[in-house]
Amino acid sequence: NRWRASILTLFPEMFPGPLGLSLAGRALRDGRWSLDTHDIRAFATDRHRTVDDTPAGGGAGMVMRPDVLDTAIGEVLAEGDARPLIYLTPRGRLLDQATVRTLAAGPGCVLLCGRYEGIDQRVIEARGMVELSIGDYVLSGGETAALVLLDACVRLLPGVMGAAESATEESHGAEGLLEYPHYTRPAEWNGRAIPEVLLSGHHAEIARWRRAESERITKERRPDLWARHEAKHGGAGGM
Ligand code: 6GU
Repeated sequence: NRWRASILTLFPEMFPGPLGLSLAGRALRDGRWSLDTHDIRAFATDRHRTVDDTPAGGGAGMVMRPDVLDTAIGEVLAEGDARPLIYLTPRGRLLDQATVRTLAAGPGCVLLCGRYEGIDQRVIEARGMVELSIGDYVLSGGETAALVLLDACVRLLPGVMGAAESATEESHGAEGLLEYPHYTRPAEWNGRAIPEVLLSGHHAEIARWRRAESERITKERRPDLWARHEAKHGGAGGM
C-alpha cells in the first residue's frame, strides 16, 4: 500500500537521479514510496530491438511503436492496478499543484517517458493515457519531466516533509498566491537592511506585510494566478 511510481523509459539510468538524494531520497530509503524502472527496449521483439519507426504520412523524426509500448505497459500495469497511466508530453495538459495533490493522495502512478517525435496515437487512446506537460517549453524527452512530477508528489506524502514545512503550503497553496520574500541574519548585509517590520516583533503587522508582498509579487509576475485568486477569494464581488 506504499505510494508506487513505475517508469517506462528508454533511459532507465536517469532514475532515481536527484530523487535518490535529499528529502525524496530519504523517503525512498525509509520506504514511504517506491520506484521501479522498466526499459522499453526490453519489450522489442526483433533482432535489432526496434522501438520506433517512420511517421505515417511522412515527415521528420521517428514515432514509438504502439505494439512495443503496449507490451511494456501490460507488464507494469497488472489487471486491477488502479494507478493512472501518465504520458509525459509537451502537448499534454499543464501539470499544476491541484493535479499533484490528487496524484499524491492516490496509490501512485505509471509514467511513460516518450522520446523522438512522440508515440503512436492509438496506444494513447487504447490505454486511456492521461497526457501531462510540465510547462511551455520543449525538453528532449519525458524523463526530466517525470522527475519533476515525482518530486512534486513525493514531498506531499505523509511523513516526508518536516512539520515546519508541511504545515504551510508556500507558493501555489490554498490561497493561490506566490510566496513573500524571506530574510535571515545578518541584519545588514552589503548595505542592505532587513525590512524593519520583520524585526518589530508585531506579529499581526508582519502577517499584513507578508500578505501585501505576496499580492504585489503575484500581480506583477503572474497576472494569470492573480486573476484566479481574485475570482476565488476577491472581495470586489465578481460578475
Ligand atoms: Cl512532459 N515532455 C517534453 N519532451 N517536453 C516538455 C514536457 C514534457 N513538458 C514540457 N516540455
